[in-house]
Amino acid sequence: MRFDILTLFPELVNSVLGESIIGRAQKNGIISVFTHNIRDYTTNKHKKVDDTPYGGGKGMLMATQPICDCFDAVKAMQGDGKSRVIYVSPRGRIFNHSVAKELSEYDNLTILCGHYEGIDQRVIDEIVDEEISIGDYVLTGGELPACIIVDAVARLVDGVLSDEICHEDESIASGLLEYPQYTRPPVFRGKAVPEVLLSGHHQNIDAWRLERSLELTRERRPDLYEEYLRAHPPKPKKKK
Ligand code: 4GX
Repeated sequence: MRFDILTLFPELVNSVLGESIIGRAQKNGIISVFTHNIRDYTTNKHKKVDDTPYGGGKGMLMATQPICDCFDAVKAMQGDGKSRVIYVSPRGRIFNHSVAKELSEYDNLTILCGHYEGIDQRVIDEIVDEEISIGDYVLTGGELPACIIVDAVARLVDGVLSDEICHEDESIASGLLEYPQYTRPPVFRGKAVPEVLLSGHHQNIDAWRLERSLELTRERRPDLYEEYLRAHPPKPKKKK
């Protein structure tokens, strides 16, 4: 899968996605992430990329020409296949695991990062397929949201995660929060690891973990708990 990020701060994105699992997946050729500096495409002799909004108002907007020329260049670099163009903004559909799964089905994902007070609406109308928001708060730019989306989508691509850390049997993927986990030592500052986890009885361990997941989800995320019950209705008890 190929990711293209259009931004005024390519180094910010490169530094985040160049490390750890996503960095390794790039080195192994499983995914590729290309950043494109929108400023490289401006025809303005002072390298200006923004302008004041028509109708007045505070701040500056990113102008049409540099973004659209940058986008045309990126499109010419991408191969054939399924493509989608995302603008990250607080106006968008809220990002979650199921959106990540949807986006992981594309061959080319292009993410446009806005700065200042945003971008000219005609750019959105012209090149963007969908606006996505990572949550109801306001950031200074779209670069961190773009990194979050690439990270969450890329780890669903085959071969990015090792076989041991399988995303299929993950908490949020199942619709529940994850149960608590423990490693050595068996007692730390007087606190013991729950007995059942040391028992080696895998049926009991699985039952304990599911019970903890259900309890945590019911307490902290009643919305997810309701959703889970709808998808997994409790089996009716047999009459004696
Ligand atoms: N989830 N930001 C976009 C520029 C902007 C300003 C106004 C449209 C209108 C964000 C988020 C986010 C900051 C990215 C403002 N665009 N993006 N940027 N929350 O806060 O995705």
